[in-house]
Amino acid sequence: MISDFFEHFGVGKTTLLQNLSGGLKHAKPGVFTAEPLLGIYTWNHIKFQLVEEPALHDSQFLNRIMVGVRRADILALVIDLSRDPIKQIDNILSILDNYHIYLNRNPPQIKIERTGSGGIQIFFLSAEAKECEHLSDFIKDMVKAWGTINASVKIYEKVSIEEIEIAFSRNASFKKACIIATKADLPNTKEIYKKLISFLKKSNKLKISSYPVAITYNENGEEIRKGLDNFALDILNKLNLIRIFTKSKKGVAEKPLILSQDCTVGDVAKDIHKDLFDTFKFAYIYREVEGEITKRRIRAGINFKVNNFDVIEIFSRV
Ligand SMILES: Nc1nc2c(ncn2[C@@H]2O[C@H](COP(=O)(O)OP(=O)(O)OP(=O)(O)O)[C@@H](O)[C@H]2O)c(=O)[nH]1
Ligand SMILES: [Mg+2]
Repeated sequence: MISDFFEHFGVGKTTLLQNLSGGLKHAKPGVFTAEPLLGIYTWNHIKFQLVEEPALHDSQFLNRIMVGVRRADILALVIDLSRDPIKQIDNILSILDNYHIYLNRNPPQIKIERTGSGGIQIFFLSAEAKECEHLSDFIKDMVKAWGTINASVKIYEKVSIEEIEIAFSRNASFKKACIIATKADLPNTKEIYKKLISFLKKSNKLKISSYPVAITYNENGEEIRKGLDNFALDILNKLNLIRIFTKSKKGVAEKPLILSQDCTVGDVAKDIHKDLFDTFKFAYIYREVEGEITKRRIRAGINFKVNNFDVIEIFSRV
């Protein structure tokens, strides 16, 4: 979780962290968080580690904060709906930009390699890539500024000057991101949220989804959170992760394994234990198939690709 810095009050990161983690005794909402603060959000037996980074305030601290940012699987830009949300987004994006951290975009399809000799060779490897042949001199200048006179540059798609610059920046990092818009209980925030949504829709550069949230208290002093109901599921989807359930003699485990969507039965075995992978014999996959009442049982080998919600029973040679 990251936010811009506003000297009067915070955007609500600690309040949210505390709420999602089911209460953190040492967290102090309303007091500036100067060090990263950790919490665990549990959803359907899945644990998500949450980190509140200090508000992006001082260049002296930014380097440290960016180490945390680079480590995250997904960034939540936490925006306070009682302040101008677009300004906050601009502030955060310009800081991330300075650190060559780019949100929700793929790395440019450019491969740069130093070579021993032969000068600078540029290859435009598709019809679209050939449309930027006129940028050859610019690319050569970038190679020289990169500190070499011998290099091969392979370009696979049509790229802009900005994308070429990104490809040459050594510490560029590409992160998934979303927006959490806080304090949605305060007056006028519905209107402000609508403005934010229409701004995001219009922006073709920043493809980002946003979640409004409000944390309030009832008359008994109990905390109530409105919003973020589908957050965990969306995060799994955004990170291309699937849930697999293992089956043993004891039955089907309640707690899923979280794996990448392109994983195989072998990856599942490895995730459970290396020995299970080494002694793997075969697996039964129990899979829901449209139009069938009971799950279909499929006998699968080690390279069989698993699907979201598959139940897997693995048999070993020992
Ligand atoms: N009305 C309302 N106030 C909130 C909400 N969330 C947080 N606040 C208030 O906003 C203030 C700042 O909250 P924090 O959770 O400390 O914010 P933070 O982002 O952690 O702040 P820093 O650590 O200083 O960057 C506190 O007074 C909270 O009570 C909310 O959903 N609604
Ligand atoms: Mg805080």
